[in-house]
Amino acid sequence: MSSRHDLSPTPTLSQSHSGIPERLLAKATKAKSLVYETRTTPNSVPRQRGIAIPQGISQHRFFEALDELREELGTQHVELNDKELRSGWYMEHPNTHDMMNIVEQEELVASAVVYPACTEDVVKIVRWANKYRIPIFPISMGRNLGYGGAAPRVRGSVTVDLGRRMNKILNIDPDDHTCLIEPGVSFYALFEEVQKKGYTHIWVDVPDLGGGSIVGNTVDRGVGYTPYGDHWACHSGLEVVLPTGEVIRTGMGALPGNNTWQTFPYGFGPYSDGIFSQSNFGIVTKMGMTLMPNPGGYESFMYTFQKEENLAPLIEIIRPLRITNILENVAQLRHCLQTLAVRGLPRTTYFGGHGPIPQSIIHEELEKMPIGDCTWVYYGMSYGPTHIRKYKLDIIDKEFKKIAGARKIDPTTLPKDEYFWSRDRIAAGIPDLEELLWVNWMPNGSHVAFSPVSPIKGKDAERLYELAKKRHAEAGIDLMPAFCVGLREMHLIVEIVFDSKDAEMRKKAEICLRDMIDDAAALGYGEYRTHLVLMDQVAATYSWNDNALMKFNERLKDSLDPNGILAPGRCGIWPERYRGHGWEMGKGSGAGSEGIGVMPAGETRL
Ligand code: EUG
Repeated sequence: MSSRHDLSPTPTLSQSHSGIPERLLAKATKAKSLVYETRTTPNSVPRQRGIAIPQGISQHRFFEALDELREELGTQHVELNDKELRSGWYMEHPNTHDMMNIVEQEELVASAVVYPACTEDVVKIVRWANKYRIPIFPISMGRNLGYGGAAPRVRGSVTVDLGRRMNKILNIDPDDHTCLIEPGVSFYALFEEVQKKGYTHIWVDVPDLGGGSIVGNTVDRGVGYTPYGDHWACHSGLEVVLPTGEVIRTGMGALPGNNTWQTFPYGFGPYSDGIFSQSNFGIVTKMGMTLMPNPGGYESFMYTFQKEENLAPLIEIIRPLRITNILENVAQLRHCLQTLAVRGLPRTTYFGGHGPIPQSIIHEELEKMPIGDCTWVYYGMSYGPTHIRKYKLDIIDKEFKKIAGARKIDPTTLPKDEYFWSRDRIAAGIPDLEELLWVNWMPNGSHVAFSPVSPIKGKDAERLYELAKKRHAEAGIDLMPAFCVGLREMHLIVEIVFDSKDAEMRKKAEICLRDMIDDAAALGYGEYRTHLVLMDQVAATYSWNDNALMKFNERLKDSLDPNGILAPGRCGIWPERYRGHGWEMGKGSGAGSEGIGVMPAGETRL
């Protein structure tokens, strides 16, 4: 192991919009040192391929265009990406590429990064991109880890880093329980602000790691773990810069002088918000969000289940409890390997061999841990005052104990640093930093998720688990599945942890992911969200009626973005200019992410 430690302190929220809250600084310092202990390569590596100039424009003209943009935005707000690519870590992540690259690091790389200060700046950038036909790729904060991070899909795109200067909490309404935020507001930042204002009656729903942008997570339809865990369902109102530079406000925001933007999401007429999530149809510059009322008490609980085959009957027990809100939050049902890995120690601590870690070793190690041996762990929370919780917890206990060997773990027996308490904080809307610890399972640890959705049925859970298990065994990869159970569906999240500096392992991980996507589609399952390099493949599985949905998306794309400048290829949607030029990535498309050019620029269609 190399010990090329980068010992600089983690930036805090008072220093940077993407910083760590002071209360988590010690945890960040520890997490950072664990990450760097498993690094085998320097933090940055020299570039092999030079500056990534986007296809369809000469280097000379591209540099001229950048100069023009510098005049409009200020020199310091336009940055050429000619430096070494730094991998950093979660809290000090790059904004020019995917720090958890599954393809070669210089494939998905930005040519430059620009930093708008306001919506008008975003309009200027969009008009500039149209003039020169330069692909631009907006990020809110660039922490979409597992799905591409900050990377653009088209090599050489200009990254529009919205968050660095557009990071204001524009409003928190303590009566309505709503807020209005810009793309650079992280879950950490909103939580701290709510605390600072003394709004103890308001909760923020947070995902496993709190450093992500709320806007970014929500428009990618991410999930959190309170009853408000479906972030997209909880948003109300968007401000969007269209690819041709017009600015719209959706819902009630279209009515001048309204006071209802954050309280009624639909407004009048077609509900347009949907086309600005998981798409490349617009740049969201403001978003309204509903916030949860403090339920007046809460209590986390954890059950363990002994056998692999407990999965299907357990899911059958969970469904009616979840639909009737006895199980109230988006809880997680995890495979025990993740519980072992989240201690943050490298896999070699337990096993020095090749191929998947033997189940017998996992079980021996769990035996030594406070939660004891098991195969599945359910982390849930009950909300409300004691007597209300008791009513629900008694039902849950009776139902869960129908599974032979089910154990309720008494939280008072668990040490303060047990992972359980991190889940407890998250389900109570307190953003944390523990989750990334399992990434240290591998040296230069990186992860990409396979994320299919299904109804909450035992047979669906079993089929998805079995196909993942089979493909992981073939690829020699450790299987770490977790089921996140929504009201009528569940997201299965299978995280593949790999060494991003090991090309062979990356390829194995990619093949495993592509096989699982195909296997799932053959059984009728699709993914709710995916990594940049898998988007074409996933989009192609949504093919009913001769790909009618993609044809519709392409019509929208061509009409809204006639020059094809905004995030080409995101979610598998390619503008006309790129279609038929071999840009799609999939099985057998080779290692490259690029096509063979783009349609020549005719007249600027603006
Ligand atoms: C998780 C991770 C995801 C996701 C939903 C939940 C939780 C991991 C990387 O993507 O989409 C433990």
